[in-house]
Amino acid sequence: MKRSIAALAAAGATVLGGTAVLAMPEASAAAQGCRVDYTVTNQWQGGFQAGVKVTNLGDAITGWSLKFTFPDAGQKVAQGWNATWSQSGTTATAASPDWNRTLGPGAVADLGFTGTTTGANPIPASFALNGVTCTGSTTTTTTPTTPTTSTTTPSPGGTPLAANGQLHVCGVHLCNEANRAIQLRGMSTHGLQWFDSCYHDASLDALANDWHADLLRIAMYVQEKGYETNPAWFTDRVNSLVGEAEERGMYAIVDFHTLTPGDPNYNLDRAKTFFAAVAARNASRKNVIYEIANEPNGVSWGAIKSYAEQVIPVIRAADPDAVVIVGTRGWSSLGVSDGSDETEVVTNPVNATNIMYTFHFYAASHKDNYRATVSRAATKLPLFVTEFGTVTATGGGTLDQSSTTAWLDLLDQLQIGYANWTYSDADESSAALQPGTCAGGDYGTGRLTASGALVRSRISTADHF
Ligand code: IDC
Repeated sequence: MKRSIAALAAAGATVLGGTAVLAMPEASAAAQGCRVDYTVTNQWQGGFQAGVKVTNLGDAITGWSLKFTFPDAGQKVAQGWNATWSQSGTTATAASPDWNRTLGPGAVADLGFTGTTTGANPIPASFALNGVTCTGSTTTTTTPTTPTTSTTTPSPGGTPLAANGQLHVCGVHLCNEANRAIQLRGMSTHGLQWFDSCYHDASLDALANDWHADLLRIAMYVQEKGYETNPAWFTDRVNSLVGEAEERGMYAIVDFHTLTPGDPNYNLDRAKTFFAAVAARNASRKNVIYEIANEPNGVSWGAIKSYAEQVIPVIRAADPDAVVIVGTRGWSSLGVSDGSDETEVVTNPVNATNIMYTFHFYAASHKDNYRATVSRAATKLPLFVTEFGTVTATGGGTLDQSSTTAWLDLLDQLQIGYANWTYSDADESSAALQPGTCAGGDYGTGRLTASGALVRSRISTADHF
């Protein structure tokens, strides 16, 4: 559906900023004019996503602000990117971010946001840039999805990998090849040194086809009988699991699972050797994401940043376009578990592009103050929850259903991707499979633990790609 803004205005729609006619510039004044192409790229029950392409048709402007009005009071911008977004009543404003204050003649700013809606089509009638009404178009590429009661709805466009292709970071989001912000939801393996027998055709088929997981995180411990004991075997096994995920249309996070000691620099040389090999092997694959340090602890953000700035160039040299995820201080708590917070990263980010930052939580241990941190940080930093548990931080204890639900609702709303610890049959309450499952080879829902059933019920719902 494509309608011009002029046609909407002619049809009696409210026009912002007075008339739809462009102001004629005075001879001495700067030429003004703009074009806005607004596309609703995705809709789901209660929400939608829109891309807003702003083209400056006049002289250069420094400090710009785009305003538009939603047709319905129930429509609100939830999370925006590439501008500073705000809303008053039904009027939304996207103001120039510090790094893109000047739009030269013909320059384009590609903005976007996810929004909430109570029903009507979220198409504004007109757009104004610095008070000047813009020409342009509005397009809806999707129709609202009917709420589904089935938990096995296939992703539109085939597999997650087929639907999204090569990923990249856009503003604070993970975006697909079509530049749409997406959320990936999946499972983490347990340590390959202990639970390798859980990752073979039947279990990975179940993850892709029954769980509808978008993502397999491959947890390769470095210590605790991990990589350091046999680099060749672990490197091969990680590479083959990236391939197994690719065959099933899933993304794969290669997790360099440092834990003890907590300073990632202890493993700097091992990390360079490992990532040089893995990045070379997987460079032509579109499904690989690199996670360079699982949970730094007892170490400053400065030390983690220095490690990242040495490992990332090694990856980029072999695989230039893959997304890299950087661990954060205090067991990847953005510093909170060490008495700090996200500002140490915001004010001193890693000097690299196309990167995200790790946040981990265990629902029974990490609650409101951690959620508040993620809500704040998500407006400034691209975040990925590469590991979370439904239980306590020990990996055991009781399942905290209400905290898990609060967390996953928040991550859905912010479109932050996640992987659950663990897709394994470990004898601990964080494991999704009952003990003995992997030896038996039946990965049906009858074999799930309480945690597995809860997490599968969230992961297997339809994706909003
Ligand atoms: C735990 C496993 C447990 C194993 C232990 C070894 O669940 O079976 O004995 O590691 O170190 C993390 C870590 C992750 C932990 C998990 C639960 O990334 O390795 O796994 N956890 O303690 N961070 C917070 C919790």
